[in-house]
Amino acid sequence: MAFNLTRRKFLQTASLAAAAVPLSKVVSAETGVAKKASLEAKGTMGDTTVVGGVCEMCFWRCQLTGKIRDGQLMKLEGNPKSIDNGMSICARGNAGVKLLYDVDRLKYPLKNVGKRGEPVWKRISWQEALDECGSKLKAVVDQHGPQGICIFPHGASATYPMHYFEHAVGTTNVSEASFFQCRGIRDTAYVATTGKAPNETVDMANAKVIFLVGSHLGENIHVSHIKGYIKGLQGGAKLVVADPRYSASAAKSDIWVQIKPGTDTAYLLAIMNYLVKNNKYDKEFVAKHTVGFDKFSAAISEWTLDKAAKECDIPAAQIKEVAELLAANAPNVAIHPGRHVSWYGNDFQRERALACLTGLLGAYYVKGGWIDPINAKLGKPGWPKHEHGNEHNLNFVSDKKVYPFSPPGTPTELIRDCAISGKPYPIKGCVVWGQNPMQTIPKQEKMKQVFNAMDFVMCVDVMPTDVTMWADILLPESSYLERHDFIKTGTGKVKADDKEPTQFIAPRMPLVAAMFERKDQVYITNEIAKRMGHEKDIPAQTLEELVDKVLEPAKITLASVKAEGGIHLQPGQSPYGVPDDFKVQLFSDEVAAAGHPGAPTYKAVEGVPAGHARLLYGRAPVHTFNRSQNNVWLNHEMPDNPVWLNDEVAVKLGLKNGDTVGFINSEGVKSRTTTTVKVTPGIRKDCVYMYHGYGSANPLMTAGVGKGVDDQSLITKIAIDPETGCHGMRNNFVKLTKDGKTLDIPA
Ligand SMILES: Nc1nc2c(c(=O)[nH]1)N[C@H]1C(S)=C(S)[C@@H](COP(=O)(O)OP(=O)(O)OC[C@H]3O[C@@H](n4cnc5c(=O)[nH]c(N)nc54)[C@H](O)[C@@H]3O)O[C@H]1N2
Ligand SMILES: Nc1nc2c(c(=O)[nH]1)N[C@H]1C(S)=C(S)[C@@H](COP(=O)(O)OP(=O)(O)OC[C@H]3O[C@@H](n4cnc5c(=O)[nH]c(N)nc54)[C@H](O)[C@@H]3O)O[C@H]1N2
Ligand code: SF4
Ligand SMILES: [Mo]
Repeated sequence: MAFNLTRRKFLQTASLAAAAVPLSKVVSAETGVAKKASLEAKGTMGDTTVVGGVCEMCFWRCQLTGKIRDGQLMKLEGNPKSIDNGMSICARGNAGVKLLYDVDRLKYPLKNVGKRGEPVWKRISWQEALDECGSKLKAVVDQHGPQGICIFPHGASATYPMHYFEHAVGTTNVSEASFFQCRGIRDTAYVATTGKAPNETVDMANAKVIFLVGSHLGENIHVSHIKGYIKGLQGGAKLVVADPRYSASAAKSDIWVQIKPGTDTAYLLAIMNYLVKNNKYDKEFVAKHTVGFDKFSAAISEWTLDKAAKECDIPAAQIKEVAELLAANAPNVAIHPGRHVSWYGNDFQRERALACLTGLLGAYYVKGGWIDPINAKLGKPGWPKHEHGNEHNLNFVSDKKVYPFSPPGTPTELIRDCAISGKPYPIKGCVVWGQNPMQTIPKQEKMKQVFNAMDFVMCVDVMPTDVTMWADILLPESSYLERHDFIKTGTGKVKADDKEPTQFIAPRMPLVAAMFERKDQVYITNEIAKRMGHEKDIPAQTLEELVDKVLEPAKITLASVKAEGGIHLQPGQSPYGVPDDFKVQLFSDEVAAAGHPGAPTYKAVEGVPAGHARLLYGRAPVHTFNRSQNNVWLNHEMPDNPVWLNDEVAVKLGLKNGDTVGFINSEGVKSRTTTTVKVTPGIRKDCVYMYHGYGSANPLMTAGVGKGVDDQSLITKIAIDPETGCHGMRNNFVKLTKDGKTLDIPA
């Protein structure tokens, strides 16, 4: 078994994971035929190097250059000027070439002349497509008001249209996947606790202890983040990982806390209670920079090691060991705030607990702790913001919020309920832009009902994914390698021993010209805006013009950045040193006043029903959700998502590695497809695990369709986080099926 993989070996393989796909995998963009020999003979991957690329195979936006030959992109590399990812890009970043030239990509505007969900596509002109989008959306607004439109955006390309529909049109019915199904809870919980949204800004590179709750770094890959993590481990940081599964991180850990799913808050409360009771917290920091210590310590005092051990199904001695390790190394401990944190519907409290633990250890604004890097200040030109009252905001009842700590936008479930019921008002127009709600938002049947309730659905995408099947008009966007786009900013070091950090500004520039009839977000949005009566509000005619306006405060332009290698560097400021007015609300009066527990509080999740296992999911290291499933290189690396099953359970079920299985969940929903079994001691007996994003239903994704199982199709029970309104997705329970028989999971 893989458990005895040494740390040194991992450090080697992890560095490799963040480096390039081997040269032998590079194939001709036109023919798909390997050209290894001829390329090596030439000693270069292309004749010209184009700078200014910014990756969007995921949302981390590593900076790229492209090797071009005969007008074709041959290879992507990290931009040598990058102080973020440097020359490294991950497997997905490398495979961007195969997205660019994917034969299945959307090429022309399409009209659905069949049914939603069972489309029959007819190619139409941009003129006809834009006329139809403009007139249909305008008709919705004329009849029902701006709130009659809902929008499901995600990613850089959805920024401008999202602001158009929010600000100029005036709808509040906006549900971004990055907030309501991802990190929104983390952001608002940290804001409620510290006044600051955390991002992943934890200084792992300089930490003495790295403390992960769930975050499966190594499978979850963001290049510069992983580099910091590896640097920390190479520097001798101890690694503590709580995960019910032997994840890539657990495999490198010094302490693996094989926690019972959903109980992490109890674990964190016990650690904090131990630190308080044993005087092992940072008294100076607590006195100067926290609020509500007495109420907080009283509220958590019930959480003895034994009580938490029982709840979390882990040894009390291990919780003590973790607490002692943290105390001994404070304040240089990196308590990772997580990223995908919408897990069980009890998540705001867990995120508050992480923020409070960081405070007890005095680990804010210190080396190896939580930091707040200061990035370049840029402009924010965009659609003029018209003031709209809260009377149509579904998150308000009179002037009180339903979900007081909701991230920006409106909780997805409020929008969906309103669209389906028509109450309190009709929602009849839907814009999907860079999001795949069919596989991103739980309860697929409900999502279908939402689409079917619409007068008009438009979708802007690059690929024919599952959501595009529900569009009336489907518009092809130029990909991130073919367009200008918004800007990645951050800080880093030019030389490893630099004292002060450097800020970088990297606006996305095309590496090749847009092919076929693909257009960018500014073109598409402006043309629709003209047809909806907002021509006078248009802030910029082209993406280039808009980006130049955003760059103005830094006194740079797209042209000047291009001339300096695609990335602008300028002096930055140290991220260390606690601001005098920085306060951690250990007990938050604001949270209490909103009717929720003011001190972090554990709420038990629904137990696993007899005969079932809890369905857990996470990232495939070489895929990004569903968006990369049709990519032939990545599909080749990981074509499906074998389900992790505990070895003892497998024996009892008579299953062995590689057996084909399907699923049925506790609500009777069956998986559309099957996958294979991965038998392993590296998962608890009460859960199974699969990579998210597989099992696409769209036959136009010729490489990705039907490969593996779609976890989302089995997530039919939703838990709503009471403070934020975000989705909890891990309270779903499954049995396996094999050869037409249902297999009960033994207790
Ligand atoms: N390769 C790749 N990398 C990515 C992405 C991608 O698509 N592909 N996506 C990026 C994005 S947008 C995000 S948000 C991040 C997400 O990445 P993370 O934030 O790291 O994701 P999580 O869902 O928190 O972590 C999944 C892990 O949580 C464990 N887990 C499940 N239930 C529990 C529990 O109750 N307690 C604990 N302690 N652990 C549990 C699972 O076993 C699994 O190992 O990844 C980013 N990086
Ligand atoms: N069951 C389950 N659900 C989850 C998660 C999970 O782990 N399990 N993870 C959650 C998390 S952390 C996140 S961040 C979300 C991610 O949710 P999404 O962002 O919806 O996931 P993607 O699969 O990337 O789908 C995005 C869509 O954008 C399209 N696209 C890609 N590039 C472009 C572009 O340049 N322009 C346009 N217009 N479209 C483009 C893709 O083809 C795809 O249709 O999912 C969340 N939902
Ligand atoms: S982490 Fe990988 S996929 Fe994400 S932006 Fe960087 S190179 Fe691209
Ligand atoms: Mo995410």
